[in-house]
Amino acid sequence: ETASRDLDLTACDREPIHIPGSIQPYGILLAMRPSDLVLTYASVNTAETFGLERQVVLGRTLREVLPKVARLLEPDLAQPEERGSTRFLRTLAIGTARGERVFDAIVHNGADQTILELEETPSEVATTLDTLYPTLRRFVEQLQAASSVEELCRLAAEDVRRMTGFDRVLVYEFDPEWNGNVIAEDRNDVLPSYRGLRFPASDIPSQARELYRRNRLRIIPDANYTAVPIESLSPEPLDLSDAVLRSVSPVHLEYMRNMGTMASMSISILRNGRLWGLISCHSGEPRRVPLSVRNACDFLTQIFSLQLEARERAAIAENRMRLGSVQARLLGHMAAEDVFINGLVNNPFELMELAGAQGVAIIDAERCQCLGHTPTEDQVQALFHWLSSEHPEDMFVTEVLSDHYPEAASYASVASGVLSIAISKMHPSYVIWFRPEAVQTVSWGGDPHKPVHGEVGATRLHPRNSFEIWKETVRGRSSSWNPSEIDAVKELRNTIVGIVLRRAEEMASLAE
Ligand code: BLA
Repeated sequence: ETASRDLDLTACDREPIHIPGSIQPYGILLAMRPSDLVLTYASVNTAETFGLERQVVLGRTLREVLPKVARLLEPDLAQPEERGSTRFLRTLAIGTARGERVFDAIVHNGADQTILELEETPSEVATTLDTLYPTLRRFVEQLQAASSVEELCRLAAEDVRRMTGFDRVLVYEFDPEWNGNVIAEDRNDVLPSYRGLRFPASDIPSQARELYRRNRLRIIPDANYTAVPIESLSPEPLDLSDAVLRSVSPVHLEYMRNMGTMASMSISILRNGRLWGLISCHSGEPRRVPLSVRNACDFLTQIFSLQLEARERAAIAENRMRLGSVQARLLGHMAAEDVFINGLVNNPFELMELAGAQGVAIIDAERCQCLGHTPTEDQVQALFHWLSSEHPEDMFVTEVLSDHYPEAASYASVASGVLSIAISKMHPSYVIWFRPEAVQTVSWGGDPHKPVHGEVGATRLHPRNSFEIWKETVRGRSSSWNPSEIDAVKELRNTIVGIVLRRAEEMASLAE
């Protein structure tokens, strides 16, 4: 069963979502040759929208097909820009089969096409920059005052919900395995709360994450839509990676319906160019959000990402400074001792603080010193022998020791996490820090072992249809060693190895 599930999930990763061959029906899409603006691709609703004959679209110039659009946009269309980036946005009133209508025009460069999308503006919502500006301004002011990352996330969720009117807005953070944790939420009572839940990585496959890193905002106004095919003069499918109207994966539409969310919008939160999370918005009923509001949400999210990044940097700097002073004190203690290692042995609390550990052992073939909460001396001896034969490298680090060394399962409660350094190049000798098991109850939004269902070998895959809370207790794992702790320990090692070498040289020269 597991094998077929894994097979199914790699099928998820392979779906070519950038070339669906169709768009969502809330606008029209045209692609043209940049040199002469001859239309090479067109969504089949173009003719109907503008009251034209279907056969007079492809192969003609934009000017021949939509003269008013061409007149308004041609000066901009003539200017080349880099691929992918949106070249411009403009609001146009255009005559259609149903009288004059207002459209947002969005233009970007495809691989070798200029792509024009015309999205009819939902007139029921008043949304100029003037109406959005107060929210953006307030958001920036409040950001400064927010005392924690959680509060920052909650503010972002509230403001995105205020601007868009969705029923529920989540801030969703990826973990290192690409599962997502809902860390903040703002909602009314239409949809259930997902705060604190974790969703499996397979809910958003890898090519979708990669696309979302590149194209930061997407909206599905109606999960029950009928896709509009794109016709073309070329056998090549049109790459819609940067298109607003791109039709989305049928598997995902089914997922949305299973979840009871008829509309969704999500905005990528990037940090240092990496996808850190999403602001994910839902409503129980179909919902349009005008381009101007979506752009304001994108802008707000960028400000939010910068603030997250700044806070993370500040926290790292603070941590380094604190650990730097612990390290300086330890060096002082070592310098004051004849047998320098006693500087560590006699100051166990500082030694443990350096790595944020609850126990530490200093051990070589002759001596074993256990300080704080450690396994028994026999167990530490056995671990030492295993380390010397299996991990002679400078440093070994794990949160789940029993994954590497099954014997450790019996003392997981004191030592699930191990961080060790080899402190001599001449004979095996280690400092080993220990962290206890941090028993964790994870609430998943549905059983993570059943992300898909359907008959084995069925032609079409179905996402899970239950999002009932599924609790998992994680055992045998410590909290994570953070990069500042790892660096501090690495530096301690370099210092010790330096001292050992210097002493060895001194001894050698004394002997001469
Ligand atoms: C896309 N999946 C997505 C997106 C989200 C999620 C947010 C982005 C599109 C959007 O904004 O709606 C997942 N939605 C969630 C999660 C929550 C939510 C976790 O509301 C929780 C609160 N999905 C599956 C399986 C497959 C799959 C098994 O469950 C694989 C076959 C696929 N999800 C899938 C694909 C996309 C997607 C292919 C990309 C859709 C697209 O952009 O075309």
